[in-house]
Amino acid sequence: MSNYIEEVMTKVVERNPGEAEFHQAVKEVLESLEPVFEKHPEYREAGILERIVEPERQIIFRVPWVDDEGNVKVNRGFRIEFNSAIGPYKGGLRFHPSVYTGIIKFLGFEQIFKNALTGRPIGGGKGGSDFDPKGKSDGEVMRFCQSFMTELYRHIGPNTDVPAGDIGVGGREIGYMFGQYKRIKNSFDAGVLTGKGLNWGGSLARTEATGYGLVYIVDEMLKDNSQSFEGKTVVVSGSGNVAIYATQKVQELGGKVVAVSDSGGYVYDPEGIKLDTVRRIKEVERGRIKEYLESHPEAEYVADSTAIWNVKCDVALPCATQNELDEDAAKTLVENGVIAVGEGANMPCTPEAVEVIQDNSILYVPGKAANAGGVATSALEMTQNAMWDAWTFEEVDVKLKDIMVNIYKTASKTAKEYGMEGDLVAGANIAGFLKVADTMIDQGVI
Ligand code: NDP
Ligand code: 2IT
Repeated sequence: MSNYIEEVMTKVVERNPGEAEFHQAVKEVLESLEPVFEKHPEYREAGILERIVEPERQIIFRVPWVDDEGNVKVNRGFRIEFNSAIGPYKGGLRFHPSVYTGIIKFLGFEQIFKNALTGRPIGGGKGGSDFDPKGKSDGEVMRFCQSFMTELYRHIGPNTDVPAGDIGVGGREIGYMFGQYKRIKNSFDAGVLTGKGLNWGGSLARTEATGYGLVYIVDEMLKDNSQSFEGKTVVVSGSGNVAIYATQKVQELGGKVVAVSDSGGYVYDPEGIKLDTVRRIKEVERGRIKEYLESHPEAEYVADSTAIWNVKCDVALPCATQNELDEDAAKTLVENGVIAVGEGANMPCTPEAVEVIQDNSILYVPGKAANAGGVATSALEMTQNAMWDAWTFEEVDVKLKDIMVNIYKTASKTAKEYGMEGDLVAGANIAGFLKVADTMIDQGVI
């Protein structure tokens, strides 16, 4: 790293103590910006880096609620409004016991560049809570969501900050939060949240968008290298929203998904994962992936989620969580002949894993580019809400595909321009950064 970039990085670590995931995300972006700063001294003069690593606003709040037994519970709520240069803050809400400032900041920081890559006018933000929806009744989840929104509502709005789902937040939670927002505001601001139900302003294909988008961009990368999903063996980690619709699209394109997982372990089905079973267990029953064996006793279950990367495959799609694929896992994938890795999750590969993948010339598309289909379709939902209109599934899907192909082209072209052909990490980081940085210059020191 150049001295200047290193100084900025040192300050980020000092000013945000103990936030390892945030440090990791910032370091990865700053490292790829070195050639940009060599070429463009104006960004340094305008203090872009110093400003871009500091959230515009950070909100932390108490979320009290009462469980089914009448006990008072207290969780912590977060919304980090990171950057509004190119549009209203936009990004999901994560409900998971591991949530703390470092996780929300890493996700919010990634979101700035991801959102810029979509080509839509959306800034970067993220939020959530350390609330664990697992094992909670619908009533408990509703009361939690209402309490969470009772504070959050004053910070968000269709032109200010537009949350959506992420881990632990899906259609059910968005519904409860929208209901409470509407009640407090006495205003049906459809565009205040995305991932809504189809009866009340949601967009067709938003549920599928992140998983489909991931497969569209990996498919584009494979095609660019004279390959395709047809006949390929694929491993998908996770079995939530992103994993399910990535699996569906891989199967549609003729690939065979042989393993999926949850935090308890993974299921290996050499004949191909039966997605109907996974969807019933996860979307309807909110159960555990090991229950797959009750319907398909011929499959295997291994009670170690990270061991999923020992399953031999051509394409690996990590779709669960950050740092779920480490250096050893990457080495195993390479030894087993993997040809491509696409990140459905945010930052699922550790920096050491990325190095192994890139050193071995494995095709690799980072999360910022690869999982941008979700937020891009959220932006399409906002457009429909602003127009009081609803598009068909096909209209949205065609736009989503187009956006993913464009992201691939932009990242490849930018990498090439900066002398790093094929390096989509550099390409995505630089392209996303340039759009935001140029805008920050246009808008002055704010
Ligand atoms: P879901 O809550 O629907 O599913 C999450 C899946 O990941 C579950 O199978 C879950 O298992 C597993 N998982 C979560 N935490 C861990 C952990 N610590 N260790 C192992 N497995 C874990 O979330 P999504 O599918 O929406 O999100 C998955 C990833 O994709 C996240 O990184 C998210 O940030 C990213 N993403 C999501 C988008 C979206 O539109 N939803 C858009 C872009 C990125 P278990 O049930 O056992 O916890
Ligand atoms: O990480 C992400 O991009 C998301 N969770 C989706 C955010 C959104 O606003 O749709």
